[in-house]
This record gives sequence, structure tokens and C-alpha cells, in this order.
Amino acid sequence: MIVATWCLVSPAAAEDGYDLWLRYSPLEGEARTALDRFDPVIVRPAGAHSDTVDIAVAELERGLSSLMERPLHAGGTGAIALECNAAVEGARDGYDIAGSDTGITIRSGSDTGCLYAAFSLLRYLSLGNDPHAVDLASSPAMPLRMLDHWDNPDGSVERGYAGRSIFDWWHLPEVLDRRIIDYARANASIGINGVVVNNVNASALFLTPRYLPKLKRLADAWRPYGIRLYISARFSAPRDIGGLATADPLDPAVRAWWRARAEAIYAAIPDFGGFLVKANSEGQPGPQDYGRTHADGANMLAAALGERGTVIWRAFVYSAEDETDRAKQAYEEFAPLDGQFADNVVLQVKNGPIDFQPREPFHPLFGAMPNTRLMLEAQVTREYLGQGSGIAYLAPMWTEVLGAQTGRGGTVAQVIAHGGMAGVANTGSARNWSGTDFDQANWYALGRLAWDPALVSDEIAREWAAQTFSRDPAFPNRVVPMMQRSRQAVVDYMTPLGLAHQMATGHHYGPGPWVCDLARPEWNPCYYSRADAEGIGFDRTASGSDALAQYAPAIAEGWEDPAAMDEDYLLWFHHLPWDFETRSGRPLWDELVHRYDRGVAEVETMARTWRSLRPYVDPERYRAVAETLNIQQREAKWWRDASLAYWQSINHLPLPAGTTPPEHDLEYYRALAFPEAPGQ
Ligand code: BDP
Repeated sequence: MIVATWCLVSPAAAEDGYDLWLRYSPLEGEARTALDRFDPVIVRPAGAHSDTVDIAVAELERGLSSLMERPLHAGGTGAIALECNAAVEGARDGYDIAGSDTGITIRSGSDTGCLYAAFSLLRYLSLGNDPHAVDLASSPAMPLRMLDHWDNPDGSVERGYAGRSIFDWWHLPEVLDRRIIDYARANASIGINGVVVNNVNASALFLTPRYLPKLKRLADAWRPYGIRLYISARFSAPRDIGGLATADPLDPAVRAWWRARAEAIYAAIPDFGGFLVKANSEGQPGPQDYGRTHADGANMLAAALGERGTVIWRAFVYSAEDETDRAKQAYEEFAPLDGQFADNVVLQVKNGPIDFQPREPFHPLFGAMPNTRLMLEAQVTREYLGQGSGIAYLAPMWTEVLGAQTGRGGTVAQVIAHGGMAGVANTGSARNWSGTDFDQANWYALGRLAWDPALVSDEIAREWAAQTFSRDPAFPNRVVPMMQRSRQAVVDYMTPLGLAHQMATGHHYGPGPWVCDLARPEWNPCYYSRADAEGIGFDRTASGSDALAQYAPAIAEGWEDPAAMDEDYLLWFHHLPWDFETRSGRPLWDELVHRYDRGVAEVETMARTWRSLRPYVDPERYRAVAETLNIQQREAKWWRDASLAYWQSINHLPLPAGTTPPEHDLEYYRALAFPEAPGQ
């Protein structure tokens, strides 16, 4: 018996990460005493019954009893009363939670808001706070808070590094894995309210009658959790599966086909969220195939959905024929269409103008479409930041973008207030959902920031770490700074000083700065680095591609002068001689080497920090994280060595004194191949 109790409370108990941040490990010390004395009992809203309220109550019971290691009892004195049709400030799904000497009142304008509040209260208590003193008021900052799955019907996941898809399409609708419910719980706990279940490189299968019962089963399971189901729609579906000769958005038969599909979907799923569309990008079909614009295509689908749903149209486009700087293409195609999209169309814009790189300046479209609803797309799965090994906590990257001043219409967060934020999901069949334990933090942070983009990344990390691992202050105190620096470490060892897209071809795993022979210029890392004997970097000023002019003048000005600007974007905007003097006083080449070394050193520090945290972490997860940090140490060194070997082959400069030379010669790195890398 003693052993069993010890197992429950000890940090050494077996853990596999499945419970995510919803572990509710037993409180100790004063916090435990306070909750025990409070003696919670849940008071359901009068008369009302809904599945959502039932779930909110069940979650409170589950969480509280776990925190106290005992079931709640009917005679409890600390009433937690729910009122789910109250008038609260802000959005309907917002809530307030007020504690007093006698209990806690949860008020929201909706049942879903009560569920969000239940999770919010549990988070508050999990962090060891006093139940009587609770005073939380919160409201979602944007209507669409979403995860986009790049999952395919065969169970593979594009850019997925956490196993197979969580969706078992083959056995749906009869089989609904428990994971589907636990996924919804996790999402509801962070305010996610929409899920796109399939890849943007979409299969038309999802629009066939055969798939409708499968989609319905998921939508029914998620509805009580406040989650609406969306699908990625293949634009050519009327041809692919509809028997029509065209998918021209202005063709009456095509319009009728989409209307009929929408009717069938809504008959089965009355709250179907809508369509996500990748059109005329990377070979996907789209309206331009018929000489029509993105607005023609999006508005046609919007008309089919009507007020019932939303078309989320992606702005991620670039085409082989276009000779302009790839960073300029989305703006050039979309900015002229501002004001032409239907009200139920949202344009989904990646954080930066190229493609989910470790660091990019914010996308200029955020400052260019005042009459269009915009949404931010972030990549939670780490396609370009380590592919599912090591630690890269991405909230600092996202807050960097959300907080960026566009110069027109406020910050990016303000610009997307009527749209939303979506993350490309990092979940899979891995027992811990996301492959590494720390990747859970990125899922968590995406939801928290979509709910409230004003949250700061280290606070999010702190609450995540305390709930997921240990609330002993020594743990978050050390792990949070490590998480906070982890993304910069990746920037430093992969693409320092504003470099981008130096990843190998296809899988984007590992370095490939030498690649220069692919059919399309913008597939080649050399296209982005522009490195030659004289210098390195992409001139995006007026003397080069002038991508800078796509930003508001006040913003562009800040990036114009390489001697005065934020050097994190230096080579993004400028082509500079190798001996250009950087702010540190070091010549550019030396500064570059310095930053690669800094990245490698930071990963070593991370591994050391983690070793020091062993006493606070269960052995399973301790070991798993230590192992993945071993991989990251190897990869950081590889990135640094391969990149330096390549730059040296171009600039013929010696390494600064005292620098460790690359372990192997360039040919060694060029010859490495990974045809079996996951996620392709
Ligand atoms: C790229 C990915 C590719 C995606 C594409 C997209 O490599 O797999 O299909 O983004 O966002 O970065 O559509």
C-alpha cells in the first residue's frame, strides 16, 4: 500500500507523456492543504443539460480528484458553481471565474465557454494557486483557433515526425479510437475550436460520399468539445470525382456540384466548419488553371457553403514560371485582390513570406489587405527546425510575429483579430502524441496564443512545464530559460544572421547549402544564400528584388541600412561582402562562424541543463529527452560543420583564430543521403 501511494506521488512514477499537460499530479504542501480545506463540490447550472456541460463537470471532477488524490463528495463546502448563459464581457465563449470565502463562480455566455473555464480553473489550481483567490476573466482574441493536419487517407502524415496519423480512416466510422476524444480534450483545454483533418495537398476522397460517415463520426465526437471539423478541399474535385469536364469556378455546373456537396455535408454535419484550400501552389489545381483569380475560386466555394461555414484560402503560392523573388510572389498575387473576397472567406498567410523558416520577417501581406479577413498560419510540426528531434520551443517565434508592427493596421495580432490563427499539427500515433515530450509545448503554445496573443512565451512555457513535468519551482526556473533560448539556438546553428532555406532537398532534413542544380531556381538553397567569392545574402533592397518595398515605409526603413538594422534579418535583406563589419565589430564571416558556434554551444548547455533536472523528472521522460538532446547535439554540429565547409569552399577564407575546423571535408557532407527520412 505504501508503495502504491508512493508511486502515485513520486516524480519517479512511470510516465509516457500521453496525458500531456492534463496530468493533474497531486498537489503537495500548502497548495494541497488549501484545496483540501476548500473541499470542492460542483454545482451544475440549473435545469440545463448539455453534453458540453457534462464534460466540463466531468473534467472538473477528474482534475480536482487527481490533484487531491480523493474523489469529490456531495457534502463538500467549497461550491464551484457553473452558470453557462451569463452575460460576460467579450466573446460569447469568454468566461470569468471568481473565488470568494464560500466558493467559486464560473460564468460564461456558452456551454463551450464553461468548458474552457473549467480547464482554466484546473490550470490555475494545478499551478498551486489558492482556490479562494481565483479571479480570472478571459475571452478569445480571435474567432478561428485551429489545427491543420497534413494527414493523408493512407495514414501517412506529410511533414509528420510523430508516427502515423491519429485518424484511422480505414476503420472509421465504426471504430472511434479513444485518442480522438483525448485529442479533443487537449484541444479544448487550450481553446482550439477548429480542426482540418486532412492534408492541404488534398485527396478528393474526402469529398466523396464514402467519406462522409467517417467525417460525421469525428464531428459528432468533437462537437461537445467545441471543435468544428473542416476539410482541405481539392479544387479539381468536380473533375476528379464529379464526372465534370472542368473545375472552372465560374462554370454553372461546377458551382452546382460544389453546392450539392455542401448540402450533403451539412445534412450530415450541421456545424461543418468549411474548406481549407491550397490552390495554384506547388502543382496543386486552382482557379488560375481556368484564367480565374484566387477571389473567383474562393468566392465560388464561399457561395456553396453560405453563412454556415468558412473558406480558408491559403496565400502560400509560388510558381515556377515566375522569375521574381519568391518572397514577393504571394503579395503580388493577393494584395491586388484586397476587398474582393466574400465575407466568409479568410486568407491564411504563413508567418513569413517564404516558408516556415527558423526565422523570417513577418509576411508583408499582413500589412497589405485591410479589407480582407486574414489568418496566421504557423507550423507546429518542425519541418525546418529539427524534424522531430531535439528541443525547439516555438512560442518565441510566434510572439515575434504576432507582436510585429505592420505599419498599417497595427500589429499582426491586431490584423488577424477577425480571422484567426492555425498551426500545422505535430500530432501522431506516438504514445506521447508529438514524438518528443517538448514538442507538446508547441501544441500547447499554439492554442494559448491563438486564444490570447498577448501572452508572453516564457509564461506559457512556465505553466506548460509545471503542469507537464514538475511544479517544484526549481524545475520551471531552469527549464523555461532553456526552452526560451532553444529556437534561437536552432536559428544559430542552421541559418544564422537572416539566412534561410539552407535545408537539404525533399525532406528538408539537415544542411544542403551547396544544392544548386534543381529545376526550379527557388528550390535551391544557393538561390537563397546568393553566396559567392565576394559576399553572401539576398539583396531585397531597391538595388535588388526590392521585396522591402512590400512593407510599410516605416517598417522597411528599419531594415534598409545593414549597419543599423536588427542583424537577425541581415542577410535576408542584404547581400554583403564577407568583410562587412557587423555590430560586434567582427567581419561578417567571423560573425557568421561565431553564431554557428554559439548555436552548437547552446545545445550543449541545454543538454547540461537537462541533466541537472533529473531529480524532478520521471525516469522515462528524463531519458527520452536526454536522448533526443543527444541527437540535437550531433545535428547542431553537423549543420555547423557542413555549412562552414561549404562557405569556405566559396569564400576561401580561413576560419577565425581558435575556431574548431569542420570534422570532415565538404565531400563527406555532400554525400550524406537520407532517402528514408520521415514525413515526406
Ligand atoms: C512546404 C512543405 C510542403 C507543404 C507546403 C505547404 O514542404 O510539404 O505542402 O509547405 O505549406 O513547406 O503547402
